[in-house]
Amino acid sequence: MTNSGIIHKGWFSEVCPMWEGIAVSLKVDELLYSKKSRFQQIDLYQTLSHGRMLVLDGIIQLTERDEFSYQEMMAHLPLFSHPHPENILVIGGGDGGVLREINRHKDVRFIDFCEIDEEVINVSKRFLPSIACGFDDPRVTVHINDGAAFVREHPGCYDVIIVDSSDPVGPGEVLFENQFYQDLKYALKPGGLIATQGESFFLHPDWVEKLMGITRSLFPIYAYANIIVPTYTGGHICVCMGSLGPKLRAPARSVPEVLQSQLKYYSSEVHRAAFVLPYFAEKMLKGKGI
Ligand code: SPM
Repeated sequence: MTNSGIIHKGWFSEVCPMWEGIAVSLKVDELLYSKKSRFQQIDLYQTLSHGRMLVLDGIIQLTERDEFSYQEMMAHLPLFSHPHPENILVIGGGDGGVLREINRHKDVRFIDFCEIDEEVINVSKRFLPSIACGFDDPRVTVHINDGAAFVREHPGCYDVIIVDSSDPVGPGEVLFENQFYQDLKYALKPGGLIATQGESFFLHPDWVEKLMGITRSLFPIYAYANIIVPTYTGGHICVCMGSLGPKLRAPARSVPEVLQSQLKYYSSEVHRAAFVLPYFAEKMLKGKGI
């Protein structure tokens, strides 16, 4: 299923069958790039109020104004949950925002970055230079590959795996399946942990229950964290996490002062707070229904 959003009287609306009847709209000034890659429709807009906006198959991936909340939390929640993360795998997130955040961790030694669609990287480097700024870090190896296949070929390799997927429509669909999560688990080193794009418990309770059920069945420690992202439909999104050892709900280390000064959203306090879920979502996490 593909989709390209709706443009009406200068407004872009994120209309998608996965969240029927509700849509985020932004006033757009100019369409800077629009092309179908081998995998998806890629659009890059200049918006009136939120800077540039990356849209894949009609779905907003980021705006320059609020991208920091998602990228910081996707990177720093898992990295600060691990006592000494050295080998990292990132799947998806071709805009490079999560990578930019990982690169701020000076103790990280190797980062495998696996993105299926090279065009997303190229467009982001060209139009979103403050976000796609981490690809040249010498610790980073970029793999243009199918994330699900890549992970199967790297058992026991990583301390932390981050899956920055789009929604489960189009090329990202396989990244929401039980088999993929099993493969993620086997790609971890002992004591490793995963963090995946966990959707919204308001918008997609069915998908969230599924992801919670999968992590509960595979990992001795699992948790769900909440992130405010005003330009994602529903206004928030979650991180789904599973761990083979480290606790998740509190950071294992404090944030170095220099790193904290570079951040806008993440802090140790925000780390703890993000795992406090509304009562119905906490019940879902424990497998007690909605
Ligand atoms: N690095 C940014 C990539 C963003 N990946 C997640 C995008 C999810 C967008 N849709 C959320 C709205 C409803 N599920």
